[in-house]
Amino acid sequence: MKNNMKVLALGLLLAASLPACEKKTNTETATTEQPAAKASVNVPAFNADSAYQFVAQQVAFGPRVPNTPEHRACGDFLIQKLESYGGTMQVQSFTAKAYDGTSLNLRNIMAQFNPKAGKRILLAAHWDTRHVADKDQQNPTKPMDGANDGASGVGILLEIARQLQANPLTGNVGVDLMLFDGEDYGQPDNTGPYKEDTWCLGSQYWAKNLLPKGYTANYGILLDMVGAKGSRFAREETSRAYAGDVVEKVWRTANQIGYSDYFPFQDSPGITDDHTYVIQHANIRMADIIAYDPTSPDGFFGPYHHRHTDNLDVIDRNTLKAVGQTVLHVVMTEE
Ligand code: AHN
Ligand code: ZN
Repeated sequence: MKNNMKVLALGLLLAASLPACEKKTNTETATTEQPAAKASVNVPAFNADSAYQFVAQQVAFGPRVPNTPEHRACGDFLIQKLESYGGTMQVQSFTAKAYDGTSLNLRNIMAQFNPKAGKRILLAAHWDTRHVADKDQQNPTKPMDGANDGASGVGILLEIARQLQANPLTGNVGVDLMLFDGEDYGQPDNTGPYKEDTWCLGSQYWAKNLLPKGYTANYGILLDMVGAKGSRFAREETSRAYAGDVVEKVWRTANQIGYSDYFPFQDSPGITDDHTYVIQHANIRMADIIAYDPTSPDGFFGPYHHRHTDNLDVIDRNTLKAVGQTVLHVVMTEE
């Protein structure tokens, strides 16, 4: 796939700059966690109904397309929600030039939990919606709901925020939830050659203009298209190349706590996504959890991708649970 070459190019660029089951009641006891020496940790149960509600609430605004009232209103909602869960807010407002010359008013929204802690984990998703459903046969120029592409990752992060308020981090580990804007305003395929840097405008801006200033994290996890029924998450190539230990940790955790169906030990080709720029410019090792469907016509994305079928009907609480519980487990067992 075309993105392989991009990964190789990124590899050359970065080579010098980078350091080297569940039957749940209400808590999950990590008795199988390795190494065995570690005390068992109670990880709260990720509530998939709550995450689903957060997805539905975003979709209810309408498409969250930059420069629209729906986008602004949803952004305000997300800020207010994260603040209400006790996050220390870092909102980055900026403009970015789209592929078609439009100046987009964007906001990257970060909520910090246990902000003084030295060891930080960055969890990210994008909150904007694509301005066109350009793969749709019927209506390729209308914007889409983006229930999976956008809202699913944010829904999981909002539920994690809620969990972090109920179960505060008190030690040396802090969590930063980042909602990137402008991820999906990339140049449509049929309007010209593939232009990689027209995507991920929010993460590109943030990684070059860090907020808080000088920000860094021990590692990051990106959630993109993490709610569709029957999803499989494979180990994406850029993530393996630059955040291999993070990939290993996430997949091992998922398999240990009962989500091997969702997290098979399989590899996917590389994809340009927000983690690409976080790795490249912010120098933070970040793994992308993104649905991979090798049987689809384009060899990567699910059948709903950039179509109007990416609506609430494609969202399955079981998928939200598998991803959300896995990420929550990774975070809560960190020390
Ligand atoms: C590509 O389309 C190659 N990258 C953008 C990844 C993406 C779009 N994720 C969600 N929408
Ligand atoms: Zn998209």
